[in-house]
Amino acid sequence: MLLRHSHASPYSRKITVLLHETGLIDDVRLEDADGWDEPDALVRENPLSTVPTLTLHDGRALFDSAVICEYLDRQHAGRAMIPKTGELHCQVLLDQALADGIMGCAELIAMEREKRPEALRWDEWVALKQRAIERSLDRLEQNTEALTDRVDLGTISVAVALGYLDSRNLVGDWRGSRPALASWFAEYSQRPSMTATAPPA
Ligand SMILES: N[C@@H](CCC(=O)N[C@@H](CS)C(=O)NCC(=O)O)C(=O)O
Repeated sequence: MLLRHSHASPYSRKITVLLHETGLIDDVRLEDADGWDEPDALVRENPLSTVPTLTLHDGRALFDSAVICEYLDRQHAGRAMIPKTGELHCQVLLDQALADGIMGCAELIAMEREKRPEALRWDEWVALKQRAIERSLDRLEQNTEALTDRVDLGTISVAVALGYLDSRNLVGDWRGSRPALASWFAEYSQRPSMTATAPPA
């Protein structure tokens, strides 16, 4: 399998962390790609030109990250990263949705700051997205206990989202008023899957 990805992309990191956690990492060849460049090879596989995109042995290409995770979780015999039944099934998907939402807001802020011409920047839009991130972090702080002692797609997604906020310094000191979440993240970040996939500083 071939994974087109970017080290700076949190959605890509979700996949590489999951590959490490499931032992599938050696079954996948990684290739750097930047969706913004619309590279031919990526666009042929994924008309949205986004990473991650996973090309299977039979030539089919999978995107987006949630679909890739669902597929990969059926390709190994270890503990399921998405429990197929029970209460945790929904919780894992909900955690992923919240974390993906945080990444989405953070990316929009980053684009506004880094890509949009200065004269066209929209401060209210940035503030709106920042408030959404702050509220989501508060929700995670309230529910940190539910993340504890779990390694699954939900906790992977939350940890990757927090790592992305840190790597881009998008919300300042989020830890100050969220000690439980900060401590959970510090411990989770020590996992070999997390250290092996840390984004560029
Ligand atoms: N919902 C998608 C989001 C993927 C995404 O937005 N990837 C970014 C990099 S983090 C990208 O490739 N952006 C290029 C573009 O939007 O042109 C997923 O979960 O895979």
